[in-house]
Amino acid sequence: MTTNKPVLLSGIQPSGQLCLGNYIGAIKNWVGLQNDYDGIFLVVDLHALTVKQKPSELRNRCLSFLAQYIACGIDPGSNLLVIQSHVHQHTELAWVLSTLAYMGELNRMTQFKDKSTKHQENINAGLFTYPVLMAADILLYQADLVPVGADQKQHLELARDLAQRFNQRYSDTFVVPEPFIPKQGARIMSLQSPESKMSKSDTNENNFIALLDPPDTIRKKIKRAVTDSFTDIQYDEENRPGLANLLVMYAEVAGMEIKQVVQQFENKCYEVLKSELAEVIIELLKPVQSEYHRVIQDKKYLSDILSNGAENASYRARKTISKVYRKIGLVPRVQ
Ligand code: ATP
Ligand code: LTN
Repeated sequence: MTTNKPVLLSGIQPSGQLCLGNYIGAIKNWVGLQNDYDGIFLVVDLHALTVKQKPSELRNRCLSFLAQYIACGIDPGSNLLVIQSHVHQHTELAWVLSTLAYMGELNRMTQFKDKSTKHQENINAGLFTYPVLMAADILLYQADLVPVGADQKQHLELARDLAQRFNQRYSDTFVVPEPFIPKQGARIMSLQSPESKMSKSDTNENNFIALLDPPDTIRKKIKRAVTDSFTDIQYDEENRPGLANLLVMYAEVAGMEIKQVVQQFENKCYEVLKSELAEVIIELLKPVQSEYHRVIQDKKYLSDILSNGAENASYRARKTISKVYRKIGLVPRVQ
């Protein structure tokens, strides 16, 4: 499947449970952009290995994430859905790019700093070179646009720098990818500690809404979300981050501007905002969950999608990697 449309590529690592932050910051935009692009959506299982995973859970989660992409509205008929490890050129290109990436620039990556603080017992080399593998994911398919949340901006800049560095050293080879980061909703915050971002692998499940959470769990989690001791409804990200986060979530889920949400809840109390927010989230997730439960049962359907994805993606990946190997001076293997 090759089209004349520009290439859109993104991915999520199968760690934890897909959450509302991932949906609002990334998946929602994948769905909105898919018709205008040649889309490639990855389940980046090799990235997930940078944090300890239980093998049986990782295996199930890859299929579950795939089914959730589809349930959220990604059309497998017009996009490629690919498990990263099915296309071995990702790691091959990552090696080449790692010889162009400087220790200093990887050292500056805030995600590396955050993750090494969180996982002090396992600061592995993969965690450090993680952004190089991400650059390989993107450059391998000559992606034009990469829709992600705000936390990935720095990684995207590295991918652009590496593409430009390679092009300058060896002549034009890679498309320099553009990030697509939404103006609103690019950083949904944790429900219990609204000064840090909502994360799907947070050990405290009360910090996030999982896309597969049942309605009562959603009601409970939103009700318990940390706010402040004021009583009026105003958007003030700096001084009232918990409330601001609820307003952003409402706006994103209901398809409104923050201003409109503030107006709608003017003179109402936090309880009302919280209970109505829970209901709009439940409404959003109801069709996603029922589609998920249908799709996840159909293993043949999912494995056909993956085999088509791997085949098409491998074809494109082979083209890029052989060009790269030729340009850097590796001797081609005689068939
Ligand atoms: P983990 O906790 O396992 O590190 P995560 O929730 O931070 O996971 P990623 O796999 O790192 O999620 O990110 C998947 C996509 O979701 C990326 O595009 C990322 O920018 C986006 N994203 C992650 N968290 C948020 C958030 N809180 N708000 C908006 N977008 C987010
Ligand atoms: N590092 C990303 C996940 C990711 C990705 C990608 C996103 C891996 N490869 C390629 C976009 C394009 C994250 O969200 N943690």
